[in-house]
Amino acid sequence: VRSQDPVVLLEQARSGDRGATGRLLSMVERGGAASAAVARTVYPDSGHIDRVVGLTGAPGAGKSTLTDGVIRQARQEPGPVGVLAVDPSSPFTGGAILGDRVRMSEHTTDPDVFIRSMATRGHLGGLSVAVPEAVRVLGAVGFTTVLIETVGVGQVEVEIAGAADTTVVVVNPGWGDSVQANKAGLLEIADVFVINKADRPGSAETRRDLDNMLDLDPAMGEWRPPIVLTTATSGDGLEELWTAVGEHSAYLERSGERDRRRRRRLIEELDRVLVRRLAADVRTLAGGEVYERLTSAMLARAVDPQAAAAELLAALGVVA
Ligand SMILES: Nc1nc2c(ncn2[C@@H]2O[C@H](COP(=O)(O)OP(=O)(O)OP(=O)(O)O)[C@@H](O)[C@H]2O)c(=O)[nH]1
Ligand SMILES: [Mg+2]
Repeated sequence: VRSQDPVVLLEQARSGDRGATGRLLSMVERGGAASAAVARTVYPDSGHIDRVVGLTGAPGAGKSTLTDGVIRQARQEPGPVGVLAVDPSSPFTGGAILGDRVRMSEHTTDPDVFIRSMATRGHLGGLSVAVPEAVRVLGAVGFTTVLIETVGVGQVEVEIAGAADTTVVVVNPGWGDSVQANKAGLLEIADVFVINKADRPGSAETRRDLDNMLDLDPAMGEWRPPIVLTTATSGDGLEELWTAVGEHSAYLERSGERDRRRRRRLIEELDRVLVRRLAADVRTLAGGEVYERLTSAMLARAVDPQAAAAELLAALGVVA
């Protein structure tokens, strides 16, 4: 019988049982009581990760191929590498992830590389709670480097990026032409820019576009995100990328920004957990009938959602 006790699983995981690591991560993905039990077990020992690096960008930008190269760089240093491949748009761990597995296949025989995909499992926003928790599981198991590949650059991805110390935003040549690019969102999360597929025409223009965008960023602080050109398929630029990640890490340390970020992100995480829990608890406490009545009232435009929330909280004595 496989244990579901997180204390036992963590012990097995630490002694190299990757199946136990996988089961801990499944419990985190499931949410609720299972996830809370895992969190309680791993949290005290989860602070030993040297680097958490996020790679995010549009579908097909080359994130998985880059991740593969970054694993190779990271494995030249001591310590095992954990990879979380996150797809906020997919409720299943399926097709695209299979491709990721194949691209990262050379590492599947390396016992010090662990690759795992995570999907939404239906509840949007669930990943922004589950991913930081999953990173802590990997830290407690003993992974010193954790890479997070996330597809897309929307609000959920911005929240997921919060689980990383250094976020690498991957774009391709010609990207500047696409007006739909969420530039403000990118600026908010990018610590390092990568122009991947630099073997294709247009990378010089794209670098100029990014430089202009950075020049105009009113929120630019001491750290100006470097722009690295890579050809992930040949490995060109991978060393420069890994150096840029290391320099950002050193900057975070020396400026005190690492602690400030971690404080801010823990508060954001606490808020997300609170919102999810409160909504679930209020629904349970108020009961289905009250929700039915309020929903009908909202549909009939007799009560607006803000008033409905206020009524629920007042009835439960949460707010006077
Ligand atoms: N020419 C060229 N092709 C590349 C490069 N990097 C990746 N590709 C190709 O681009 C395609 C997508 O690469 P992936 O690494 O799967 O991209 P991804 O961003 O992980 O894709 P999703 O996870 O599906 O969003 C593959 O066919 C790669 O071989 C590159 O530097 N140059
Ligand atoms: Mg991928």
